[in-house]
Order: sequence, then C-alpha cells, then structure tokens
Amino acid sequence: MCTATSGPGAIHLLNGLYDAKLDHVPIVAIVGQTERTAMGGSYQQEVDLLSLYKDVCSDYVQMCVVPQQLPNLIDRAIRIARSESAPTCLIFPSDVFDLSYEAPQHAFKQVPSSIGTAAATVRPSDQAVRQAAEILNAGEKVALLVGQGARDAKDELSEVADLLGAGAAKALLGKDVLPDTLPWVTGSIGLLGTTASYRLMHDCDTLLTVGSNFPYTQFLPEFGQARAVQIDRSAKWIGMRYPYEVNLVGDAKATLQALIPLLQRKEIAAGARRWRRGVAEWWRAADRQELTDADPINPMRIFHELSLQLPDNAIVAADSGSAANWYARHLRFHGDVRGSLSGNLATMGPASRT
Ligand SMILES: Cc1ncc(C[n+]2csc(CCOP(=O)(O)OP(=O)(O)O)c2C)c(N)n1
Repeated sequence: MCTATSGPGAIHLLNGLYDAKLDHVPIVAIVGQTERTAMGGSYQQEVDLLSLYKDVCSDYVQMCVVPQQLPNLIDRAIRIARSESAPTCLIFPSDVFDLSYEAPQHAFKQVPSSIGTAAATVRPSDQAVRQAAEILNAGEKVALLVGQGARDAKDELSEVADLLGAGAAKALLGKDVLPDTLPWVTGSIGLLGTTASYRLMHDCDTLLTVGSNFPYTQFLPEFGQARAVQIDRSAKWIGMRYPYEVNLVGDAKATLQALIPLLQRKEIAAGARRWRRGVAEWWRAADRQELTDADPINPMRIFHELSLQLPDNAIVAADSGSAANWYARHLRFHGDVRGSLSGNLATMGPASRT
C-alpha cells in the first residue's frame, strides 16, 4: 500500500509504481484528487489522474465518488493487485473523505463485496509434465535458470539439481531464491553475472527455466544448442525468451513437485563436475578482485566484508548503478538472506525507499 496527495504527489508515485509493475510486485496506491465540486475546472493541482494512471495501473484504476463504492473498490484493488502481481490504484476526491460511510444496498446498480479469497495453485497437465520430464531425462548437461517466481521452491530446485546434476544460474530478482553457498549455484547471470553462469549457459545441452523472464539472449544457450523447458505461473509471461519445447504454466513449487517423481537420477551427469569447477573458479577470481588494494578503497572489498557479516536473516536493498553490479556479482547470499532492487526498470533510488 502507498499513498500520495493529488497532482504532484500522485505524479511522484509513478516511478515506484512502474518499478512494481515491471518487477511484478502487488501494490495498491491510494491517491487524492481535487474536490468533486472543482473537478474539470482546472483548479490548482488538478491532474487527470485516471488518464495518468491508465498505463501504470492498467489492471485496475478507479475513482471513488460515493461511499457505497468503497467495499467493492478496496477489495477488488487488493484482489487484483495480488492475483495479477501488479499495481492498482484508487483515486479519492478530497471531499469524499468528509462523507459518512454508507454500505451498498441489495439494490439495482449497487455493488456489494465479500472479504477473503482462497488462492489457487496452478498446475500444468500431466501430459505436459511427462513431456518436460522426457526432455530433462534425455539431457546430460542440464542448466537451471532461476528467477523470483521460484522463491518458494528452494527445496524442489535442490532436489532437481541433485537428480539431474544440474547447475543453477540466478536472474537478478532471483538472487535470494538459492544461497550462493551451494556448490552447484553459479550465481547471477547476465551483464551483471558470473563467469560460472556464462559457462553454464554456453555448455549446457538442456535448459530448465523456473519463474524467470530473463531477456538477455546473449547470456542464454545458442539457439539449437539446448532443448528447453520453461515453468511460469502465467501464460502471459511464458515461452518468449528462448524457443522452449515445453511451456508449463504452473506454480513453481507445485509444478516441480509434479515433475520430480518422473525424473531419473543421472548417476554420472557430464555437467555436474563441470558446473562445480566453474563455481569454485568464479569465487576464487571474485576473491582476488575483492581483495586487491585500492586508494581510497576498492568498492568490491565492501561487498566482500558485507558477505561475511550479513546475518542469516538480513534483507538487502540495492540501488541502481555500479552498486547493482557489485550486489549481483560479489555479495554472497547465505542462509535466508533476502535481497532486491529495481530489476526491470532499474530506476535510481529504490534502496533508500525500500
Ligand atoms: C530515476 C533515474 N534516472 C536516471 C537513471 C539513469 N542512470 C542509471 S545509473 C545512473 C548513475 C548512477 O550514479 P550513482 O548513483 O552515483 O552510481 P554509480 O553508477 O556512479 O556508482 C543514472 C543517471 C535511472 N536509472 N533512473
């Protein structure tokens, strides 16, 4: 939830709300508007907020002009933000706050509401899961690409990695999905990524992407190099970053749980030792960079020391700019450390706002 006053206040929310929209974070914005009696009169600070918010809150933006709307507007704004993982917005002319509450009646053109929603677990069909398992079982060098959509599936990812001898690269927003202390986790991927992740993607013959919309083609396997499967919670976001053979629409945890019994353990996975070697080499190289002396200070040294000091339950918020690079590459997450930043919008200032 975030709030702002009318006009310039509402405009200031835009950067943060676009950040939420692009990174799929549910949030409800409540913004003020000029009095109903002044609307359309070009009084001070009147901005057409329904139009201004039409894009950033495209899933739901509404204005409340009578109290009978309140239960429905509030409940829907929250429900839609949650179900679409997106920002929504309610606009309140300031004199509406002075009205007494009146509940909607059981009458024509009145809209009641009800509280609470039982969340659904989305699962792909058995046949699609079997097809995915066939592809993963046929591979010898399996790479996992893990994003924020896999956040609650750490145990399942570990089991898949163990069965298939897979390595796992993490998209920026998925940095806290798996700790960097695991020998098969190659760290971040992409422009801000590690050499271990780069090699994982360029050496693999099979790719399983879970909960990630990572777009940078040059850091993915060449076309034709790997057979690929994607798991994503929504068909809206699936199948568009690589020519996946099977696109499984489903919650990461539930889908991996359906997949695991069908996976055959690879006793000698060609990839497993290779990925682990790459990980060890990366962290040795990172250590060398971080411990190189500089005047006044080598900034990577700060991230090195922070990695050692972070409590297991720390939450790290990083900003955009060079700090994002050092956060992605050099901060070693362990335990249940959580971390985030402005991923897709890469707007400046999110760390101080978080
Ligand atoms: C709101 C916003 N304005 C501008 C940019 C473009 N931008 C990205 S990084 C950056 C410079 C950041 O400087 P600083 O915070 O000092 O970090 P540095 O990379 O120099 O370490 C700019 C202007 C942006 N991402 N967001």
